Amino acid sequence: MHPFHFTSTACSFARQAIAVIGITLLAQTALAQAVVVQNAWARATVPGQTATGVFMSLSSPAGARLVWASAPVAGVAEVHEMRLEGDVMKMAALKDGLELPAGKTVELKPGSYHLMLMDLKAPVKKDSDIALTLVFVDGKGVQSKTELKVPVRTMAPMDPLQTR
Ligand SMILES: [Cu+2]
Repeated sequence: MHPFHFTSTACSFARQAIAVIGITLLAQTALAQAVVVQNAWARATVPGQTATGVFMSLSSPAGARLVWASAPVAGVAEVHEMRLEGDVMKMAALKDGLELPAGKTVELKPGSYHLMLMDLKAPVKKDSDIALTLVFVDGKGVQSKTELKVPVRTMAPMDPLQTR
């Protein structure tokens, strides 16, 4: 047995662990303002359809606003909400963008908020990907841009983390 040797190995492991933690904290600080996009998907179109919806979960640690979207496949992309007016569900563009309260996850999903892609230049085909650009503004008015590849599906993916 070489107890001293063992101790010195353990010590060098500990130093490595501290170095790794230090790097992780730096990375998190640098990304603290970034909006996290999860579970994004676009709905496949049927022949003749010229508009479709894109859905995702957005969360901003410090609070932000989704103010603009664009996709090469679409002439126009808008942030929409669905709401009940009388007995009729209507959708409308959010002219001030979509508020992302700090630390809360905002769901863009069928029947609720969504990105609307209009004037489609090509069919949005199942099992393909579409490129999408999102622009956010934080509480200080600083803009950030996120480029995404969004998978195309015919229906919402099952989310094992979602209980209902
Ligand atoms: Cu819409």
